[in-house]
Amino acid sequence: MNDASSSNPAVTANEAAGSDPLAVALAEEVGASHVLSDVDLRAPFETDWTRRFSGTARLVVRPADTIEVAGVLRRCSEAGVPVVPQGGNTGLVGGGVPRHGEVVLSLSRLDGLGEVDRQAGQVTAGAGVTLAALRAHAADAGLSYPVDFAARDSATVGGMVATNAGGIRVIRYGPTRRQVVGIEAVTADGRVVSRMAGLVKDNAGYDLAGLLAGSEGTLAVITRVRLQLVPSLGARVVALVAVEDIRAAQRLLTRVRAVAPSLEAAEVFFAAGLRLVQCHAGGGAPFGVEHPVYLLLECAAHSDPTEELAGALGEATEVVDVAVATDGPSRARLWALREAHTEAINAEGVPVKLDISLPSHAMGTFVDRVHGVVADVSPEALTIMFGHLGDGNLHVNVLGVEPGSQAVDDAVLRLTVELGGSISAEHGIGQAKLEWLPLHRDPTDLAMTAGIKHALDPAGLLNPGVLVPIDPQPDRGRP
Ligand code: 2HG
Ligand code: ZN
Repeated sequence: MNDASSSNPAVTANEAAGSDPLAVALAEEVGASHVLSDVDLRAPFETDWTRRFSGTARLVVRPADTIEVAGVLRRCSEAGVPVVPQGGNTGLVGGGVPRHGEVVLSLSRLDGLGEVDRQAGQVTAGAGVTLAALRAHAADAGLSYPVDFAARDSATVGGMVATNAGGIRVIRYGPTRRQVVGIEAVTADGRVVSRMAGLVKDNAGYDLAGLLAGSEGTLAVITRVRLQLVPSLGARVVALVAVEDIRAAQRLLTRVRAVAPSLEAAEVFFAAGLRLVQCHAGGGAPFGVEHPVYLLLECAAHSDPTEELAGALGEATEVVDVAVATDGPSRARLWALREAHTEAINAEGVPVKLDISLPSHAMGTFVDRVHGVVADVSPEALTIMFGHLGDGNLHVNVLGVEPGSQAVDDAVLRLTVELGGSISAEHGIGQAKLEWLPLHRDPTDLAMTAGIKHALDPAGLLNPGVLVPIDPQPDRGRP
């Protein structure tokens, strides 16, 4: 335990900090005003975006750069105190909020953005840069950062890499892991590891960037990344297509994929979700009547892809109705019908949120059965689904479930695994799904995961209880 004196003048700005020697030690690393111990100051960092997960932090600490992050982790490691790294706090599985008095390490001040390297088509971004800022910065240089999703104004780069965030353009560009060409991170005991050269080819050993992407803050704290950018495609078209059922949506999507290389997004939502969106966010009805399923397609290219998309939709018998938008505001109006789902559902209550993926042959069966398995355990519940059909990824949001009950989580995740799917497509495991991981991963797989965790964080101080079960015998004595 660090024995810094509680009489250190650095902590006088933070009233309760003086009684906590760790606060004094951390104030020496980052400055007293960035060690938050006051209940009200801690509160925004203690509850997650879903309102389902909250806990108490011993302290919230806000370092400014990699050196300060290293100092914080070294001090916490010396004191044997667990740390929860936090980005924009937009996660949906409780992976970034405290559980049992940990120190919350907020990365939001690491918001430096390097100049875009046009020759390499790359940029270096700090962990605290928001997705919106990153995308705007790339666009200013005539390039694009291709990962995108609705929480773009708050989600930050560190969290996006730590969760391998997916979003709406995975069908064309892949998830966050695929964009990462360099990483800088700090180990649990405060050492900095850096591979920031941005080498497209570098087979010298294990792929640490690939390993840290999706590790949910359990192996190291990501401080900066080097990201690959893609050409900016200025000509776009969006089509909202009404179809009879999910199988028709899949058939149509197969056809579009085969003939339209400009396809960049393929999203799905259902009548029940659209009704909620219209109730809470407005936006007008896209068609005169309600349809069971809606497929939202976006194509992008250097020259107008409208003909290509029209050709793909052509005489397709699956198309019941279609609305097409080419100018920016009309495209945004169609997108809003999809992107407003999360907010509209939240306006109704606190939903159970399950993010699953399925093999394409099982998608229809899942949609047929999911309402039944939910009704069996929670008869009053309302199941709303939407998601990224092109990736076989559905977001199952269930309203009206008794608070604290996990029966719906269990029923939906068991159905998913029975049909060969994954219990987490893009949101991660967090604390929310840890209990169900053995359903999806076999014992050898879980043992390898635990071994990696133990090798990189032997004392079990990084985000305990997230993704990997807490080690009952951590090496707390090890340097
Ligand atoms: C989306 O695709 C996000 O909009 C959020 O992944 C999903 O709210 C959700 O369940
Ligand atoms: Zn999503």
